[in-house]
Amino acid sequence: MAGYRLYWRPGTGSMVVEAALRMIGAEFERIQIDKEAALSTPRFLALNPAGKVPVLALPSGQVITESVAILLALDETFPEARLLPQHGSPARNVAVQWLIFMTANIYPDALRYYHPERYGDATSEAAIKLQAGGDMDRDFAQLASAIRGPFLMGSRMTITDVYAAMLADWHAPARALPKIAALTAAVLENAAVAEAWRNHEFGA
Ligand SMILES: N[C@@H](CCC(=O)N[C@@H](CS)C(=O)NCC(=O)O)C(=O)O
Repeated sequence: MAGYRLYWRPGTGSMVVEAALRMIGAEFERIQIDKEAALSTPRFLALNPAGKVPVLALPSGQVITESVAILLALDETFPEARLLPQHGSPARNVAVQWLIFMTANIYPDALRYYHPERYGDATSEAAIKLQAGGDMDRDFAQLASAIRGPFLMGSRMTITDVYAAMLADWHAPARALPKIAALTAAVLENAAVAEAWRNHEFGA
């Protein structure tokens, strides 16, 4: 049976999936989508009709998209890797809550910030970017207020922390928040995460 196949691009949300695969110790092949145009080829759209990375093909042949769905699937398959706290625990509810908060709020904020042209015409781009930046500031402040330190849940790192550090790398004001800065530094002490971070050219 083939291993995992991760479709990825530098600087994107596939970083957290590579980090998870490395934390698990799973065998995987990295398939780089080298040009943005390659995301809209029929071949890639057959994998993800949304034309986005990350995409993870499982050893079974099933293909999963959406970063948080991929992380939850990996956690289900490898509970011993403790990507997330134990099933049924209050800590898990908190960790999943903030994962969903980030994917539903901060990630789309960042997409609006970096691609304002997709959300309006040329005359409104500056306003869209300004609003998106402000929304990121607000959403990161909410996240930071929930961080116990150095990680969200205290002393134990979860994949939620890696997700937070990844999104903060896209937004300088977030990295200036002391709790986010401390969380990022702590996350990067993990060798598996640090390798995925480097491979994806984060922290540049
Ligand atoms: N909700 C998706 C968002 C994925 C996403 O927007 N990925 C970006 C890179 S960070 C992408 O592939 N964008 C290409 C494009 O929109 O053309 C997820 O969590 O996986």
